[in-house]
Amino acid sequence: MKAYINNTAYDFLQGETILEFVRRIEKNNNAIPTMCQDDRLENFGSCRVCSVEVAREKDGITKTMASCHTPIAERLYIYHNTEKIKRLRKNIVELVLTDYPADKIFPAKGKKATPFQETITQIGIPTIRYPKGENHLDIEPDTSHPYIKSDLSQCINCFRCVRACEEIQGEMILGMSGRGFATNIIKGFDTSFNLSACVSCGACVQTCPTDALTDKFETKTLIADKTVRTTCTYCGVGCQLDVSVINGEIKGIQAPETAEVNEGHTCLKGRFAFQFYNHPDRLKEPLIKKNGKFEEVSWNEAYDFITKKLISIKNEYGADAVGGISSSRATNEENYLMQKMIRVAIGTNNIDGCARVCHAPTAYGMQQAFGTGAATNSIEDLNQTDAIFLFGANPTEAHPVTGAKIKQLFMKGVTSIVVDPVKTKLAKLATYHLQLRPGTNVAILNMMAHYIIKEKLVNQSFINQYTEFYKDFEAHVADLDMSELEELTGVSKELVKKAAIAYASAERAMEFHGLGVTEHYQGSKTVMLLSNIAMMTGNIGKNGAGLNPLRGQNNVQGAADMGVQPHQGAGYMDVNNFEVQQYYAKKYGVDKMPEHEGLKIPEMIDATLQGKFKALWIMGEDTLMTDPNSNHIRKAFEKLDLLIVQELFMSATAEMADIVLPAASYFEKNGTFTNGERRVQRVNKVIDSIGNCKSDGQIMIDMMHRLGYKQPTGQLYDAAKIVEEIADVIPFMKGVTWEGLGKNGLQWPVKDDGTDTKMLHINGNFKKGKGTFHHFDFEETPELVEHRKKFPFILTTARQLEHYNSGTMTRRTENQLISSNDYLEINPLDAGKKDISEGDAVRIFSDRGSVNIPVKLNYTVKPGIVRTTFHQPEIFINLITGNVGDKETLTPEYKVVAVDFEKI
Ligand SMILES: Nc1nc2c(c(=O)[nH]1)N[C@H]1C(S)=C(S)[C@@H](COP(=O)(O)OP(=O)(O)OC[C@H]3O[C@@H](n4cnc5c(=O)[nH]c(N)nc54)[C@H](O)[C@@H]3O)O[C@H]1N2
Ligand SMILES: Nc1nc2c(c(=O)[nH]1)N[C@H]1C(S)=C(S)[C@@H](COP(=O)(O)OP(=O)(O)OC[C@H]3O[C@@H](n4cnc5c(=O)[nH]c(N)nc54)[C@H](O)[C@@H]3O)O[C@H]1N2
Ligand code: SF4
Ligand code: SF4
Ligand code: FES
Ligand SMILES: [Mo]
Repeated sequence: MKAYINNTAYDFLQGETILEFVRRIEKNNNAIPTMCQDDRLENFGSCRVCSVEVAREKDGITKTMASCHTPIAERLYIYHNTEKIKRLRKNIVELVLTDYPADKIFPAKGKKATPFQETITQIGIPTIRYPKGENHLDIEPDTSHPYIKSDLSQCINCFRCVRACEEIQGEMILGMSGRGFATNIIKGFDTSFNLSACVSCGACVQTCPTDALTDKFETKTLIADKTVRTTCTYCGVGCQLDVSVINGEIKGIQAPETAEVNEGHTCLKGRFAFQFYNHPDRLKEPLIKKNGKFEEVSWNEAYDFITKKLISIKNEYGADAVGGISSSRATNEENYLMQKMIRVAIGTNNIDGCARVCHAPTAYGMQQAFGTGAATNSIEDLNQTDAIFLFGANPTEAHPVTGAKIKQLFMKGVTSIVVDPVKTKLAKLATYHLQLRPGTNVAILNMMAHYIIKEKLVNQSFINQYTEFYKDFEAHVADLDMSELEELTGVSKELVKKAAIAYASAERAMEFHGLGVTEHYQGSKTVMLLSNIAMMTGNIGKNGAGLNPLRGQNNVQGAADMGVQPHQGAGYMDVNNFEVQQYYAKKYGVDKMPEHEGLKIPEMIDATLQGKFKALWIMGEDTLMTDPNSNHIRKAFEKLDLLIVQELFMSATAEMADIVLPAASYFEKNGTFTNGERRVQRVNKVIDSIGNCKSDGQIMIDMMHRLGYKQPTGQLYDAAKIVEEIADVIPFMKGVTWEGLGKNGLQWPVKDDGTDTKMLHINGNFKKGKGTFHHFDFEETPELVEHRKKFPFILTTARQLEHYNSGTMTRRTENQLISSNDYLEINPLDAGKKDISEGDAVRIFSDRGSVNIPVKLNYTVKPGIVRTTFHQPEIFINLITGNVGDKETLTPEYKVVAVDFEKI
């Protein structure tokens, strides 16, 4: 396949446009100027700036064509720099400039050129021969939004923002209205940004080639001292960010378009919510509580205080009276060091992390089914799937970049099944929405399996070749009474049947799940049943399929990989096993390791209340605010002899500490985060530490030394060296090196030679040998059995896009101007019965306590169900959540809380 550029023949690739062909051959992205084109958007072909001359034969008669949307073809002759073309381009730009502010043709002083200004320069500044007639130069700027500004006098009608909003974010906020010179961009039904339904993702800003759309930081045209690529600190999507720094201060963030994970996209947290980092509230010095008040102390004094106390507690009560909660917000290297300090320098397996309150059932359940507790496939598999099964996850709020990709597919009509008690944005678009009563997942999945079998849609050869115990499961679900389960779940059996058929008959069906699965009494069991459904239909080990937990925090996957679990050490090896203990002892250079598994967070809390557990070290978790039944937690914390909290801010938990250590944020350190698709990505230091903060890694190394263990990588926290140590200890990280991670990271397992793994369990190659079927009956949660009579409503708690967990960070950014509260969402029928209107506040109460909260009426929740988020400490919703948890992992049941409420 050959085509010609200026009469020289070159090979072209199938599906290439003329623009792509010329750029590739000339190795120059500016080989042909463009204006309305963006690699990430469908080609539009409206501006014609990219025009080239095309002939059928050498120096033959040419036609002028827009190169960005014309496919290259066999024996085409391309002439892209002729005088005629240059004149044409100049003429086009001249026309555009007749309706463009004259003072914006060149970059403003101290600013970088916009892409349009670059195009003007590349083409040559034309003389503007046409008189200024009608124009849109007097459109008022819109500064209503906290982050995004529009000055449409600079709009060149290229439609890039409209297309980005639709094609990248899956919203349709922006549109074009009017005709001729009056044509202009509108938001929503021609309103201002703040009143539109804009989700503040910034995709329109990033693609806009002028300053018509900018962020308030004017990142696009900043001349930065340096731009550092790093990984977002918020959710498990793991977006890559380009952070611009001037004089040691962060001035703006854009998304690299070459990043594999996010391809130039982010949500508003990654792109805009960075101003927490130098907020006046940042902790800057170590603090010790003396007579009930915190006093600043030196690091030496802080370390001495901790060392003395820990040693005396250990001497008096034994190492098992001490424990740690590590942070999924911190890097892998820091988590690795934290678990090592607790295990090696203190001598106990009492180490746990936020996975306990999150996806521990996923890790456990998938380990039971497959042997490996992590996502089987990669997000890019969305491009190959025929059906999406979204179970108890709300990615448009919680994993927005992945959520946007899923939304695109839903809108394009891919078969989609959503199982969620709430009519989420995606549920509204889904082919089938199974709006079950919260807590009945096991029943729904048993129903689905029943129908898959009944409809003969099982993949028998997969089952026979690669799995075990299928027959028991089959017999179990065959006997179930569908009418009974229909009643129990509140979902019609006909609908479940349709969904089951849709999933099982798709060539490739991809499952995603979230906390709607795990934060339940039967959380682990639900994960095993989801595994069953995938195995029985052969949806494991192929592209566009698999079981894909949407892991929550930026590094929750990594924290568990690093051994932040009381029963498994770094690399998921069983700490109760003698050989494993010997393995770790050898790797860590110590005589012996602790011999029995440690306590999970709820067990540490209970042991404290029983007087058996004395010292807790919390690194980056706001446990008081985010663990369930806060009063219960508070009582335990009050009883501790020593509570150490390592934080960015004086969180509710830090307030209770005996000593607070100021930690460096992710901008201030090196390391790696592992996203939800097992991708280990680099976190690169952007700025120096604020105040006297130290990185968590440095604090861990300092403390290990004080406690008598010499960290072999030396006194200084050096992420690259710790990566080397991790690669030596964890078999599936063997081929990982700091340099080798490059810009887009590697997905574990990583082999010796650095090759990584996009998909697990190919050809039934399960880590545990065969994939294992389990079977279970639905069991009502004790929360409802015990409390439903007195508290007849079910509260379910979830997330909102703008805020992140305890809110310590996002509340200290302008996200708080976009959304400033948690609301109780109530079905209008229930509200009517209790004489409650929109905007009222209610007192909501459970067996544990009560809180006051404002109300939003919403049909997205069914009568009998209420929903809220948990981000605002003024509300402190966990005062009312309870102690019931997943039977196997103790993950709290935040999703089913028996409550009642009254107007106040
Ligand atoms: N903006 C934002 N993003 C975040 C976070 C944040 O705080 N804010 N937190 C991060 C963290 S730590 C995590 S773990 C992830 C969590 O992300 P998700 O897993 O999406 O978490 P949630 O929104 O809490 O709950 C998911 C869905 O489960 C549904 N659900 C509730 N009960 C049931 C049930 O019984 N059955 C089924 N099938 N569904 C049910 C809820 O209605 C909700 O829509 O998000 C991460 N991303
Ligand atoms: N009601 C209800 N409660 C829930 C949930 C729910 O769905 N409903 N979800 C649960 C889930 S899934 C989770 S994961 C938890 C999350 O609960 P947390 O882990 O408590 O939530 P975060 O706000 O992420 O808290 C992390 C803390 O770390 C600090 N931090 C950030 N970066 C760093 C760092 O680099 N170093 C250090 N030392 N500190 C840092 C932040 O300031 C913050 O205070 O909440 C749980 N709580
Ligand atoms: S910020 Fe995102 S959602 Fe809002 S208008 Fe721009 S592209 Fe659309
Ligand atoms: S989607 Fe997640 S990782 Fe990406 S920018 Fe938003 S919070 Fe950060
Ligand atoms: S860049 Fe090709 S038509 Fe606009
Ligand atoms: Mo989480």
